[in-house]
Amino acid sequence: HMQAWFMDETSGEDQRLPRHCYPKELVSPDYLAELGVLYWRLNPENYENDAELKKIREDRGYNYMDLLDICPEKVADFKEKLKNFYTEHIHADEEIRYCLEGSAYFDVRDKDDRWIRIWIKAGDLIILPAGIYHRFTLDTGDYVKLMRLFVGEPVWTAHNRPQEDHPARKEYIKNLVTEK
Ligand code: KMT
Ligand code: NI
Repeated sequence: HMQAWFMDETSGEDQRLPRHCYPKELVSPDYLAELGVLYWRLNPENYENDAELKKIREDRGYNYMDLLDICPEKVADFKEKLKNFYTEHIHADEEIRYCLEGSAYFDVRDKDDRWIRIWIKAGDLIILPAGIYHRFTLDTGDYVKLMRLFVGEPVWTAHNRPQEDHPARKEYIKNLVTEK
């Protein structure tokens, strides 16, 4: 499964570095599921013809799809874009990303507002729920090819933190089971 860990937030290191705590504190898929983060491992070589992907898309209504290459050479205003991606935000809808090549980090906030770093690699399909605070960065490989999925006409609008009054945020908090 995907590797995920609590981040060391005290060091002002490069955002592309893993930033493990010392000692390392790994995060289980079950804990991610409690936060509403879902995950599948698929065959990235077969994405155009994959019955499993097709089923997920049908079950969840993901009729929109596009592909995105993210690296310094291919993205206009690369620095600005990456800065925006790494600014903590929410969306009114799920964020669905399928990694086809390369790798990258999604950071999500847990129930206690700690950062969890999720390392996605080729074959990882991840769904972040609407209303979860998150951010994104490339790792030191500096390259990722992502499939973006969406229900209907895509809306990519990022609402930067704080968003405690946003309906998607309120709904997310309401559904979060906080007892441990
Ligand atoms: C977003 O909302 O686009 C992100 O969180 C960045 C990851 S996908 C390029
Ligand atoms: Ni986002």
